[in-house]
Amino acid sequence: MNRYLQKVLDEIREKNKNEKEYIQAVDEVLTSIEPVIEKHDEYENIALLERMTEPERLITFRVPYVNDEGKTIVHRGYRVQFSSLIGPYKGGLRFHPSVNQSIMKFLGFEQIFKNALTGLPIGGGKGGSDFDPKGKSDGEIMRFCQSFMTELQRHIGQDIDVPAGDIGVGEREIGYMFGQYKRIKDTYEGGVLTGKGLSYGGSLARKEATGYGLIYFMREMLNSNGQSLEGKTTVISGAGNVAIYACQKAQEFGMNVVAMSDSQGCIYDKNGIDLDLIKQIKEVERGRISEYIKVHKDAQYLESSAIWEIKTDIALPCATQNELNLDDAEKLVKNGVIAIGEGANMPCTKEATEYLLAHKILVAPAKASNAGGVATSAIEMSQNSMRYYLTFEEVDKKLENIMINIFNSCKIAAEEYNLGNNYVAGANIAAFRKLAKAMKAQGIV
Ligand code: NDP
Ligand code: 2IT
Repeated sequence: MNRYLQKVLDEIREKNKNEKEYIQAVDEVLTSIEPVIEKHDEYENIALLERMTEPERLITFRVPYVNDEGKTIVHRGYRVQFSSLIGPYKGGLRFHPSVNQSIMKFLGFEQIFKNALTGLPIGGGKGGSDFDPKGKSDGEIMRFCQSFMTELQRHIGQDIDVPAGDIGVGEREIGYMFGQYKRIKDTYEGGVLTGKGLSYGGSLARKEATGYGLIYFMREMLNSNGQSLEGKTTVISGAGNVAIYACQKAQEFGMNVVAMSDSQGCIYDKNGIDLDLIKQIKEVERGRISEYIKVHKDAQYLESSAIWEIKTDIALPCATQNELNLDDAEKLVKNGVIAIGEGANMPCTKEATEYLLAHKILVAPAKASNAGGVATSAIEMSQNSMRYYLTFEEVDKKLENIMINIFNSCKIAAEEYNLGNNYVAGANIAAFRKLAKAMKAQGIV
C-alpha cells in the first residue's frame, strides 16, 4: 500500500482503538482512494488525510429527563461536527440504545462524502443519543427531545449545523426539537432542522426521499449494466422510513418485494408485501412487524437475519450498520442475487462487500445510493431560505436528477481508474476528489 496512506491508517487504528465502526468506515474509504493518493505527493505535507479524518469538533452532553413514573433518567447526547468544508455541518440525529462515539464518528465521516456527492453546499455531521424511544409515551419522548435540544441549541443554527432524522428520529421528534429550539432562541429559523412537518416549514417528498432515491439509483445502476428493475424479486430489510419508501417506489416500478423486517423478525410474503399494512403497523401503531401475519396468514415470520436466505434478484439492506455479513453475502450469491442497494449506512461488512464485488454483484454504496435523503434536506433548507415552497413533483424531479448525477459521478470515477463497475470505489473517489480540492483551496484549517 502507498506509504503515506498506510501511515495514516496505522495512526487512525492506534488512536481510535475502541472505535471499530469508525475504523471500518475510514479503512474502506482510504483503501479505495489509493490510486488518487498515488498521484498527489503534495497531500502528505499538508496532512490532508489526517485533517479529513479528524472531526472539527466532537460534542457530548448530559440529557436528563423525567419519565412517566417520576424517575429521573440520564442519557448521553452527541453531535459530531465533522467537516464544514463545503457547507454547514449537515446530518441526522439517531436515538438508539447502541449509539456511542464510534457509531457517531463513522456516520459523521460517511456523511462528509455523501454530502459532497450530492453536489449541494452541505458539510458533514451526525448526532444522537443512547436513548431508546421504543415503548416510551409521547410525553416522555417530548420531554427527552426538549432536554436534548436545550443543550444542542447552543451548537447549531441554519448556517452553522443543521440536524435531521435518522434511526429513532422522525417527524414527531423533529417537531418537539424544533419547538424547543424556537422557544429558546425566540426566533423562527426554519432551516435549523430538516425533516420538519409540512405545517411549519417541512418539504414535500422529504419523507419519501431516501427510499425513492435508493430506487432511482438502482434503476440507473441496473440500466447501465444492461438490466432493469421491472419484475425483479426484491427483499428489503428494516421497516422504517428508508425501507417503507424504498418499497413504495420499488412497487411503483414493478419490482416484486417479497420480504421486509424489523429488529425482531422478518416477514416473507410470496404474494408481494402489503405496504399499506406495514405502514399501519410501523408508522401508525409503532408496533412489531410480526403483526403482519395476523392479517396475511399465508406469509411466514422468520428471524431478522433469515431475510438474506430468501431467493432474490435484488437485496436492499435498509435497517442498520453491519446487518449483512459474509455469511449472508454467500447465501445471496448462491441464490442468484444480481444487485445490492445500500439504503442504510454501512449495512454490509467489509468482508461482505469484498465478496460481493469479487463475485461481480452490482453494489450500490450507501454514500451514493442513500444520499437522496440528505439531498432533499438541502432542498428543504433552500425552500426555508426562499420562504417559498415547491410542489411534490418539483422536489421529486430534483431528487431524481440528483440521484442520476450521483450515479454518473460514481461511474465516471470508476471508469477513469479502470475499476469497471465497482461503484463502491467510484463513490469514494468522486467524493474524495471534490473534498480534497476544497481542502487544498482553503489552506491549513
Ligand atoms: P427508522 O428508525 O425509521 O427505521 C429503522 C428500521 O430498521 C426499523 O424497522 C428497525 O426495527 C430496523 N432496525 C434498527 N436496528 C436494527 C437492528 N439492529 N437489526 C435489525 N433491524 C433494525 O430509521 P431509518 O429508516 O431512518 O434509517 C434506517 C437506516 O438508513 C439507518 O442506517 C440510517 O442511518 C439510514 N439512513 C436514513 C436516512 C433518513 O433519511 N432517514 C437517510 C440515509 C440513511 P424496529 O422497528 O424493530 O426498531
Ligand atoms: O444518513 C443520512 O444521510 C440521514 N440520516 C439524513 C441526514 C439529513 O440531514 O437529512
